[in-house]
Amino acid sequence: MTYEIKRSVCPYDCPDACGLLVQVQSGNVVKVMGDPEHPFTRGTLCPKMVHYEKTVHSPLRLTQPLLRTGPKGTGDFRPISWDEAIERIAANWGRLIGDYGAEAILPCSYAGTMGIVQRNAGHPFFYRLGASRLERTLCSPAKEYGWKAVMGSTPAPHPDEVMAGDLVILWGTNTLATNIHFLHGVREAKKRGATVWLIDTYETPTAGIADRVCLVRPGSDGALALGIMNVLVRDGLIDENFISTYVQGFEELKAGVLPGYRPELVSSITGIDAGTIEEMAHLYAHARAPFIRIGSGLSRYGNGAMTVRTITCLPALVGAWAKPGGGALGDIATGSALAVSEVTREDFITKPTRVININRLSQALNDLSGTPIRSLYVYHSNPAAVLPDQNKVLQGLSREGLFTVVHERFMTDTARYADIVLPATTSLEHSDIYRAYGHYCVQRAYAAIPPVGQARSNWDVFCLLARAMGFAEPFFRQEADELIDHVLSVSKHWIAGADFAKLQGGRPIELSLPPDYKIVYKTPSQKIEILNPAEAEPLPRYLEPHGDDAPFWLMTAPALLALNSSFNERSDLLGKRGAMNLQMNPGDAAVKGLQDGQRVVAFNERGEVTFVLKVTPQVPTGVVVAEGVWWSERAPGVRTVNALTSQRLTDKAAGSTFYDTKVDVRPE
Ligand SMILES: Nc1nc2c(c(=O)[nH]1)N[C@H]1C(S)=C(S)[C@@H](COP(=O)(O)OP(=O)(O)OC[C@H]3O[C@@H](n4cnc5c(=O)[nH]c(N)nc54)[C@H](O)[C@@H]3O)O[C@H]1N2
Ligand SMILES: Nc1nc2c(c(=O)[nH]1)N[C@H]1C(S)=C(S)[C@@H](COP(=O)(O)OP(=O)(O)OC[C@H]3O[C@@H](n4cnc5c(=O)[nH]c(N)nc54)[C@H](O)[C@@H]3O)O[C@H]1N2
Ligand code: SF4
Ligand SMILES: [Mo]
Repeated sequence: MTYEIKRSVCPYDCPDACGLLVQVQSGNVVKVMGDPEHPFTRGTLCPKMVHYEKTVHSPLRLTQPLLRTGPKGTGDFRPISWDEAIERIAANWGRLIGDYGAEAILPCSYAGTMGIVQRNAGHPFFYRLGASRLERTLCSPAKEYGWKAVMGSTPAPHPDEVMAGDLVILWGTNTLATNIHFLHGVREAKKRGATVWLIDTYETPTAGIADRVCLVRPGSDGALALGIMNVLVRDGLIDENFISTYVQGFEELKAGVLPGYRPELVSSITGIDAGTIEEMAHLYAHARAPFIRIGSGLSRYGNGAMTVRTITCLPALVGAWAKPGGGALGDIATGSALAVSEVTREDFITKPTRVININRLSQALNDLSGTPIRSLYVYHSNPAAVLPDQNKVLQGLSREGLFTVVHERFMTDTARYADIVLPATTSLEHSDIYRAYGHYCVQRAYAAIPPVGQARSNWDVFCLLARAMGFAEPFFRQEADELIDHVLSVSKHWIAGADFAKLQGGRPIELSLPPDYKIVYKTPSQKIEILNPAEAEPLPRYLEPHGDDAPFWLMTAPALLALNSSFNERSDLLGKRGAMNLQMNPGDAAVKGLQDGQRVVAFNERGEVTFVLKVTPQVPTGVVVAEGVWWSERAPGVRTVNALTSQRLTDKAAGSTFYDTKVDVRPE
């Protein structure tokens, strides 16, 4: 049989945004490979995506619209036609708008697909409708805030810069799971003699490639960074030339902040002994080009923005930015390269409507005062599983007066609560344009196969809804590819220019960086702002996380073989993942009288979750680890990890605080 190879991009919320080669035979995907021509991902894929065809052609795919026939949450539905589904939605919304106004309707979307058209397809529709708006700060806005407080809009280092580093610090990132292609550069650096440290709260799978693993008490990394700075200054290890030319506020930090962070005190906050902190400071200062990869884990705490801000100051003290291979990489921001506003169309907002923070969605759903939310439209997100405070979210989704529509590829925990379920395409069935947050490539993807069953893309469904709601704008009458053509034709603002015409045909292009970008600082002072006068706290300091009154910190870390709640459809991966575990140190297990393999309940004031206990020395005492966000049908009990996490927000940028959670554990 003949087959074709088509280019595409991995659509998932992962910094790598891999280039794919898709083998298509008779309209079906038979094989998915990495694209060797992709400048960053270089032809390899993670274990989740090497069999993407098993997701695309999964027997669990939703293939037709469904109407609820049983109580909410039970998953009892009957098939209906697309025409009926759209008519029912439009009729319901028409009534709600007439009775209560369009603010009674709320969209909920997040990061099921990262292409700029399909991801944002609902924005123009809901702005035009006048619906309530969603503040999408679930992932790592505090990390972005902390970085910007110091570096402004200075571009992050190119990820391959790490190859020239001689000390690589993986700080709060389980790189092997979440950013696997970055490890190519780390391994290159190691071949050239670099040392690798991992700073985490437990020994993640990434510990295997680290020369040194440093386990900190959760939420205390800001104090560790300040302790290292204290020693750098005390022992005369700073780069005075770099500081005097490129840094604002060093003297104020030295005089007003650092004396409070002697290694002994920092040791009591972080759990790392004073001698180790001194040694880390000396090794950091004596490295020729130290490179820090800042993960998002440590930003998901009540002090998350300040923690990232503090770590971001470190390279400046030793002048690491001036050296090839030196610096710090948080996330890569190439948003400004593409005219995303041509998709989101904020100009369709005629009157600003209320804004609801996604972390507090359940509050909005459960609040019956004022103008309650009476309809929720969920697309490319699984809020019943991924949002904090799951019991409250499920309570909200169970409300009889809430008309819920879920546009999904699978019968997720959220879809079970829908009144109407709409089947969604996978990325290989629709077109889009992708940028990445872990490298500087941009790539266009064309649909590789026709939609499976009656699935429709986000863009196509919003065009149908726009017509049903009587929107006359020609904007809603174009194909996704036409919109992509338009976006590319008006995208011209990348710092060093970019030739987007080269994207036609589906090959990736890499946005280039000016040669001096690591020492030209895009801040108001044009310096690295250790002191930022625009901040309520102009200088960094250690803030405590929220914490709870319970004995164990709960790390709700990413799973190697899943991505948030995606990939729960894949029996091949589930088989390798084993049961939904709670990892615990042998000492803690002995004190609690718990055995490896037994069912246990982790609990706190917000909820209870049943896990299978895995006793392991890779987790320190006082910490327990639950990797992955599972579908409840895959869980040993009725709830999954987010029944334990809280709606509390980060210090800045209203982000999630998933890791800032404590629990107790008992036998089931
Ligand atoms: N396989 C896989 N890949 C993924 C994802 C996934 O779920 N699975 N998720 C995707 C998404 S949405 C994102 S945002 C990125 C996430 O990528 P990042 O957030 O950059 O990195 P993670 O690996 O999630 O970082 C979490 C790590 O932080 C650690 N950590 C938690 N608290 C602390 C702390 O206080 N201090 C320190 N030093 N470490 C701490 C956790 O133990 C964990 O190892 O990855 C993406 N890629
Ligand atoms: N406890 C805990 N909770 C977490 C995290 C954690 O580390 N721990 N991570 C958090 C982070 S960083 C993030 S980013 C969020 C992610 O939260 P979400 O964005 O909700 O991500 P997923 O769980 O991957 O769910 C995405 C859903 O979109 C569907 N989908 C995929 N493509 C399409 C499409 O084209 N159209 C439509 N309509 N649907 C599609 C998928 O089938 C999937 O069910 O979760 C957060 N929640
Ligand atoms: S999930 Fe990440 S590493 Fe895996 S294929 Fe997609 S972009 Fe690449
Ligand atoms: Mo995320």
